[in-house]
Amino acid sequence: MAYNFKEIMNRPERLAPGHRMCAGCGGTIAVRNVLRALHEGDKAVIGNATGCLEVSTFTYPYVAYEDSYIHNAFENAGATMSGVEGAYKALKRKGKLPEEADTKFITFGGDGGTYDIGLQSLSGAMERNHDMVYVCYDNGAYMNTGIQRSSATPMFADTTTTPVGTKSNGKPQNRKDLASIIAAHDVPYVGQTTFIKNFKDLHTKAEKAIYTPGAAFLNILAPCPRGWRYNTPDIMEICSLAVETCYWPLFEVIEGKWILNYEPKNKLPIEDWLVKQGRFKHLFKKDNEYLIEAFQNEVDRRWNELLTRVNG
Ligand SMILES: Cc1ncc(C[n+]2csc(CCOP(=O)(O)OP(=O)(O)O)c2C)c(N)n1
Ligand code: SF4
Ligand SMILES: [Mg+2]
Repeated sequence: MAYNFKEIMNRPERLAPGHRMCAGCGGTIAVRNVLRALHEGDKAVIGNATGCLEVSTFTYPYVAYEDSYIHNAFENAGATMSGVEGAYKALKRKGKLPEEADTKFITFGGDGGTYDIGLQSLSGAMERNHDMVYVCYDNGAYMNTGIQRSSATPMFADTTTTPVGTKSNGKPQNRKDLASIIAAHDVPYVGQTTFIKNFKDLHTKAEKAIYTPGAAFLNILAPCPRGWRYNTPDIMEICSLAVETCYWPLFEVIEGKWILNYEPKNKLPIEDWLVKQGRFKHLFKKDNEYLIEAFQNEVDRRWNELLTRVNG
């Protein structure tokens, strides 16, 4: 069915208001829009690794989810949901659940919980091809504990564990390319997306991820106004620039086939994205042009690698 923005946005909220995420948080936008992709009447079990999302949407005895919800430690979010999905299948096999029951299994984790601490259990769940979706809302740092760097943090970002100073230009390393790592597990579906235009890209990918049988992974760039230090209402512009500069390409890997969903007509220079964010302020100081150049080179290298996968 064609994408209908009004219809999708008018679907009942499955993440209820009253949670304690910051206003304008990208994590919340990611979750609400993934859950909107569930078809009416379908039930879901939501898993959630520790992080801003978990501590702010589940404050015992209150929970913001309209669906069943399991709070997890970082290390086992993938493993827990794979166990729940396995148990569900077994109950069906034994006739303890109706054959036509169709519950979906969705786990959310931040980048710290996904790229770093929970990677082993995510890898196991993906490799065993459980019928579940793992969604990473990637805000590029351990935001909940005070903006520490993760392996998803972009190079040169100023974080509390990579503070900019006379001897440091921020995080020295490039970010880990997790979507490629999960694609290498040969799972049926991997998608990378963010908030762009009318949310069609995110919605379409979330729906595919949820309704593709087997393991699926979604990587969603989910800006954090506190950690990135931008003007909160500018979130859509920040996401759009991430895509137009090719810092955050929109792509899918379906049954091993790489598909580019959007190619900018005029690829913008990376500084257009960097300049909007306080965490990169130092890059615009006199004599630091070489750092922006190094960042650009990394963006170009990864973009060309992606084009080779898509065209090869
Ligand atoms: C094993 C373990 N280590 C550290 C913590 C402390 N901790 C709680 S939330 C958090 C940050 C999570 O970062 P991320 O997964 O990126 O989610 P975000 O807060 O950025 O949304 C940390 C380090 C913990 N709860 N458990
Ligand atoms: S600190 Fe950042 S990630 Fe955490 S709730 Fe606030 S905006 Fe969201
Ligand atoms: Mg994070």
